[in-house]
Amino acid sequence: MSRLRECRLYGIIDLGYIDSSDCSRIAEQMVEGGVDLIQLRGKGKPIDELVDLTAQIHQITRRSGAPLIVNDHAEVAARVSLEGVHIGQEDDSILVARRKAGRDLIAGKSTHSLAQARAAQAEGADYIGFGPIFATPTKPDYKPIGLGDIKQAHLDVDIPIFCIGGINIDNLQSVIDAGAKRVVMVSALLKAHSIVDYARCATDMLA
Ligand code: 3NM
Repeated sequence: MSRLRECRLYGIIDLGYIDSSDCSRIAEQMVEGGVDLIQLRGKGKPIDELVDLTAQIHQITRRSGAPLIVNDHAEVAARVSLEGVHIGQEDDSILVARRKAGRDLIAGKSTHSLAQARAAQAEGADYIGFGPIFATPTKPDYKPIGLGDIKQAHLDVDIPIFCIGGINIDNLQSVIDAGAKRVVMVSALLKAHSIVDYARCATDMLA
């Protein structure tokens, strides 16, 4: 998992923001901009569509070495040789997700408190998302946890922590100053005029 420790900027291709037909083009731009971990998030999409899309995206990410993660659906990982699965608090356990995938792939977990962060590590997560740091239109029902627990999370947990939720270039420095080493960006990246330039700017700040 040493590759995972080197990751700083995690980009999510969220089908709530973009059309399926744009996935490959966006993955190319993320890779070019230096995004070093990429997830496909397709809430409510059929498994067959997620299989097709992750297979397409994997053609691109495998050349750069950026691990490709599928959100929620470990069964996709049983059909496409992508690198990992990301699961939420309400989803499968990591054990069940790995069993569905049929192999020992990267497993990430969403956490929304210090207690959940510690529990995810104990459960065997390879990394965690920690947030939402700020209010976000991507998950409008989630209450932001703010910047205050980021330092403590890094003391409590050894696995890589990706701060998530409402993070963009304008507030990234405040997240870094609060102790973050790694972040996830969804809407900020996907809505950027140039995904390549936006990602390069973020990776420079996180270097
Ligand atoms: N998970 P944006 S916040 C997908 O806190 C997701 O677990 C979160 O999107 C969590 O960068 C979030 O557009 C949305 O705010 C992040």
